[in-house]
Order: sequence, then structure tokens, then C-alpha cells
Amino acid sequence: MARLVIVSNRVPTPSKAARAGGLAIALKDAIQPGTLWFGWSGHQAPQTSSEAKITNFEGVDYATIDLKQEDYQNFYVGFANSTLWPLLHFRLGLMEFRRENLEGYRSVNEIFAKVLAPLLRPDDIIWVHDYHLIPLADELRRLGVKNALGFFLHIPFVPSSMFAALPRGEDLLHDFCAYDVVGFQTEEHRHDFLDSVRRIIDFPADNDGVITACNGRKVRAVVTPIGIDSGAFRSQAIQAAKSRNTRRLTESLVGRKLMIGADRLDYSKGLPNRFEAFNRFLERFPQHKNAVSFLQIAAPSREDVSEYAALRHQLNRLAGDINGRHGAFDWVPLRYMSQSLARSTLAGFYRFAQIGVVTPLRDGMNLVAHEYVAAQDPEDPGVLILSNFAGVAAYFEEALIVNPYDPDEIAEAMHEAMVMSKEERQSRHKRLFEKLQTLSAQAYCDQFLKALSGAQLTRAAA
Ligand code: GDG
Repeated sequence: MARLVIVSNRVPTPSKAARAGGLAIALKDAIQPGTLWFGWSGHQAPQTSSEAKITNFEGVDYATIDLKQEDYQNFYVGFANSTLWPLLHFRLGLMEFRRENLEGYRSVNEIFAKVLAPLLRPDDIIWVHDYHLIPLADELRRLGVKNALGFFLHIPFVPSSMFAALPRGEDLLHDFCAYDVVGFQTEEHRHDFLDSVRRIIDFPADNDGVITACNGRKVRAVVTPIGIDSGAFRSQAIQAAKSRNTRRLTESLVGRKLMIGADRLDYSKGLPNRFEAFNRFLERFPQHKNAVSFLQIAAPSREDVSEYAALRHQLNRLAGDINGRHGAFDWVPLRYMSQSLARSTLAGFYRFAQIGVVTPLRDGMNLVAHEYVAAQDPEDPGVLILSNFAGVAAYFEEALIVNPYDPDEIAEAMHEAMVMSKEERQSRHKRLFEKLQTLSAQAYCDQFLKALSGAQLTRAAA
């Protein structure tokens, strides 16, 4: 059987508890012994490595390189997270572009290719993940790699008129088209990508997502939504709900309801809007005062990017304002932690919380929505409030769908969730839970790898 090679910017440290971040979590559920996982170690060193350090854990080979400070700055902090991330989350106003960052991004991709190429076997299937590594296929091809190459974009894509703002964006579209298969979370993301390919680099693309690139080579754009192992997460939540931490949480609420949010501390997640919505909820529906607390966990992320530090300050201030304004001597309305929690602790908290609040301004998918649904007790399930602009909203119609830019609409959904009948909660949850079975981590991997194996066969026949 062909070996699977996964390439992502960060490689999860084997054996350690998963960090906050959807990619590692979804893949963790699906990789098999024999897989090679290649990427950055997460460490900086005096020099960027010229060969990989390989460790084997439970049959999986983890091959990593270190980056020197300058490469880390230009590639990771710079082009990946200060240019591409804001652009692809529709935040042109936050996009910064510097040529040295673009050069650093390209040079790190070249280094990835040079270190990875000697580790590859002729029948390996190579699956590259996310916006850090768009140019990798082209770099590998330059080195003579002939294997099937697939790429999955975990974050959204933008309409062509917005993508056109990216300097040298046409080069990046050519880079996408060096892969055999390019995967997206939703039909909308794929549609916007194909539109950019047609308009900006003039490659023909049909409505089935088949692009004709240079020399007639075919590239397939597919929709393969990411998911979780819902059965395993549900079991974890059931276990964790009996834990000391969940008990401490429930005891501290003394009979009040709980709303929960858990996100990386990232401006795409819409946290200030969510706090403002909770403020509006307390103003407009004062009958719920003292009857509910909102617990927001915001796991620190990308602390070297200045926007993230600014967001942290903004949230500290907003949380203080809300509690100062609405709190009572025996009730804290908003419990805000800019710290991360263990995944098992989160699972127990989700199960207990009567309302899950997932209101990103844009999100590729958003796995917190999946986890919240998986964790619920089907007999007495909680209600999910979900942004229309999370990729998962394309699949989860039974959630309370809101426009995250409208704090009043979120506040109304909070009220609706507080008073929703048990029958309605059960029927919404039942349908959402059924969707989790089709949107599983396993289905995600199977669908993408099927498309990639098809490309492998086409290559072999050529
Ligand atoms: C990207 C895309 C896409 C959150 N707080 C803590 C914690 N988390 C976990 C959640 C969840 C994961 O982190 C976050 O996943 P998301 O999917 O929400 O988001 P991103 O990290 O932005 O991931 C996203 C995803 O890729 C997969 O394709 O869905 O749209 O942006 O699992 O539970 N985990 C721990 N402590 C926390 O405090 N341990």
C-alpha cells in the first residue's frame, strides 16, 4: 500500500496533549502507523535546518526542521499570518504586505521541499496542509518529484475582487495549480477559488472543479469538509463530565445556566462582537440576569503578531466593562480566561453548558461547533448558536444561525436558547448529531485521499 506523507507547517509533538488548533486534532484521528508527517518543529534555532530530525512514535514517523529567527519572522509571522491569514479571512484592512516577507515565505517553502524530497519514495501519496505551504508542490516538482500531490486549505477563500489585492497573487494561484488535487471546506470557498483562477490567471475551469493548467495538465478542486471523531469525543465528554473540574464548575454556578465559548485568541473568531452581544443580551433581557454565566476560554495564539496582542487588551477591557456594569456581589456574568484548558476538561464543560456560542466573523470550518454538538447529552441537549460565516454553517442548518456582525441578533438567539423547549432542543440536536456522522474526520481523510489516489493513477498512466 502507498505510504501517506502529511506535510503541515506545525507537526504536533508526539505523545503530548493536543494544542488548541483544529488541524492537528482532525488529522490525529485519522493517521495510521506507517505515515510520515513532515513540518516545522515549532522551534527557532541559529540556522534553519538542512535535514530533518526524525522520531518515531506509535509507528508514525515525525520529521521536523527548525527555523532561524529571520525565516520565522518573514515566513510565519510575516507572509503567512500578517498577509495571507487576514486576506483570506476578508480583513483587507489588517493585511500587511512586505516583499521581504514574500521572499521569506518562498524561501522556507523551497527549504521544506529540499529537506523533504530525499525522504520521499516513488509511490508515496503527499498531502500538504494549509496556507503556509501553497508553493510547496511547485518547489517539489522543480526537484523532480513525480508523486501525486494534494493540498487542503483549512481556511476560507475570498472572492476574486478581494484576492486581486494581494501583490503577486497570480503567482500564488499558479502555485495552487501545481498540485493535482486542491481541497476546500465548502462549496463557496471552492467557487471563489475557481473564480480567481479563471479571472486572474485565465486558466479554464469547469463547474465540476476541473482546471486545465499549462500544457493541458488537469487540477481537481474538491470539497472535502473536515470533521471530528464524534463518538470518541462524546465518550471523552461523558467521562470528563464526572471529573473534579466539571464538578467544581457546576458547583460554582449554583444552579445557574452556562453559555460557553472556546477559541484561539484570534480576531477571526469574533470575540469582541460576542462580548458585545452578551452585553446587549443582559441589557435587553434582564430577566436572565443572575440566571446564567458566560464562560469564554481564549487560548493564546500567535503572540508575536501585533494584532493579537491588541485583541487581548481589547478583550480584557471589554470583559471588565461588562462585569463592572452588570455584575453583582454574588454573580460574575462573564468569566473570561485568556488561557488554554486541557482538551478533556473542555469536553466536560461543553457537555455541561446549556448554550454553545460559536460566532466567528469568518472561519474555514470551526470544529468547536462539532465538538459542542458531539458532547451533548441527547436526552437534555444544549443549543448551538452559530455564525453564518463559519464554514460549518453550510452543513449545520439546525443550529441557531446568526450574523456575527449584529450583536442584537446574537443577543436574541441567546434569549431563544435560554427559553427553548426540551423537545425542540432534542430534535435540533438529533439532526445535528446525524450530520456529525457524515462529517467525520475519517470521511474527510477518505474523501480527500480517494481524490488524490485517483490523481496518482492518472500520473502513473501518463
Ligand atoms: C483552522 C481553521 C478549521 C480551543 N480552545 C482550546 C482548545 N481549543 C480547540 C478546540 C478545537 C480547536 O482548538 C480549534 O479548532 P477550530 O476549527 O475552531 O479552529 P482553528 O484553530 O482556527 O483551525 C478552522 C480548522 O483549521 C480545521 O480545518 O475548522 O476554520 O481556522 O478543537 O476545541 N483546545 C485545548 N485548549 C483550549 O483552551 N486543548
